[in-house]
Amino acid sequence: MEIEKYQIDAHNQELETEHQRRFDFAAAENPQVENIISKLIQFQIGIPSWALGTGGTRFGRFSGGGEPRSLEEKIEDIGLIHQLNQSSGAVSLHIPWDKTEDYEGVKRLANHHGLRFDAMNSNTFQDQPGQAHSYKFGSLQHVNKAVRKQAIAHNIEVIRQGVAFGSDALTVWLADGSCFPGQLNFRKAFQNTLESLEEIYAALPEKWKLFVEYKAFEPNFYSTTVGDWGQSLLFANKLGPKAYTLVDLGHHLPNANIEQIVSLLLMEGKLGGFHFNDSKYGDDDLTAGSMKPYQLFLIFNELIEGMDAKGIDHATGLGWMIDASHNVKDPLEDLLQSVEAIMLAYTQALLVDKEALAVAQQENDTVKCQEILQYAFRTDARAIVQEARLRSGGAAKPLALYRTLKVREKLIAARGAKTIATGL
Ligand code: PSV
Ligand code: MN
Repeated sequence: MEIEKYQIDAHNQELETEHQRRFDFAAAENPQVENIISKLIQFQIGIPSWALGTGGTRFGRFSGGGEPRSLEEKIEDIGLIHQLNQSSGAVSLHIPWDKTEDYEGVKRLANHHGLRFDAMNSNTFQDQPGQAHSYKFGSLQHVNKAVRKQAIAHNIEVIRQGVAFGSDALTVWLADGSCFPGQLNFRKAFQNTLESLEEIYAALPEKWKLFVEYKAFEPNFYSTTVGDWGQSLLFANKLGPKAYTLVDLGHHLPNANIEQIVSLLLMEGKLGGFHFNDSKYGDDDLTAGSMKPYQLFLIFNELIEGMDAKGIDHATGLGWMIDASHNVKDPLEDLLQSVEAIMLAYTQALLVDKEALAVAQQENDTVKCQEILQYAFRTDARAIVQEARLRSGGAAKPLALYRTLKVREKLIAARGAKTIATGL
């Protein structure tokens, strides 16, 4: 299904007076508002194809109904989100969950919805039917060369499919590691992984990037072979200029200073991509900004500072993607909330008075530094984000319109109450 333009227009008209009052106030308070709006219009967030269905835990999965049954229906769902907020103009695919032979048809559909293809994701953390070798004890790190070769071939195949879609990056996330002390020779595991990644790297087309995603633990609970940003950076540096680190917010040990990690990776020219989500305990994959909105703001503050220092374009310099899972929410509502939280954090970080902060830092004025950051964080940026969305043709309040139009009910009517999307 698609939302009609007149439905968005009617919704916007109803809210126009209220919005104008709030936006006029925000514009009067923030003289740089036009500059910020033009940045917001450019800024697009990639939606993961695997987050369009109800996620589960190892204890169960409670489907909400109307989930996409095919890659085409996933693209249509992202099209709906993008129609509403005009900030979700990309899709990140996961192979083999999104395997297709109809590249042209899928590309045409994505194009129709204004979507481009962000990073492709390989999957060597699950065994597929008919696969010769198991990944039970790892993939690119495996002690058996035949397993490594199979995993390398899969990654190269994902690149091939990505080329057909017009993507330009591959994200490699490995479940590789060990569950018990003594199970793995860490050095050999690292070397095997490096050699495997080198073969994948050699298969990258000219303009492609390789993102090495790290994760502290899970599914392995003693060691993970790409377990933190240091290990990812080691691989990326050894591989070469097309290799970068990918930061998934949920992949750190508790209380890690992610904003500092981001800052140093940018300094090294090695921050490639982002997976947004939020967490309280581990890799909870919760809605971005739902637990630690101040941390999200601080991360954006470092991202902007680091990108501006290197002249990196905010919108195109890095791969911006969500990686979330929804156990109790409607996935599309959750994704709308995540995108909104990301846009708000980005806007608030753009509002930081950077010159004043630099002076206060130089003077060791800790109190002033905090005041400057928190002044921006406590600014109500909602009307600014809303204005950018309206200028792009989106809905004033995407979530409210989604509910008014009974989108989920219509998807259930069209697809059924028991459909299950591929993914985790
Ligand atoms: C692993 O936890 C991860 O963050 C990786 O990005 C995977 O590709 C994704 O989640 C889906 O399992
Ligand atoms: Mn991830």
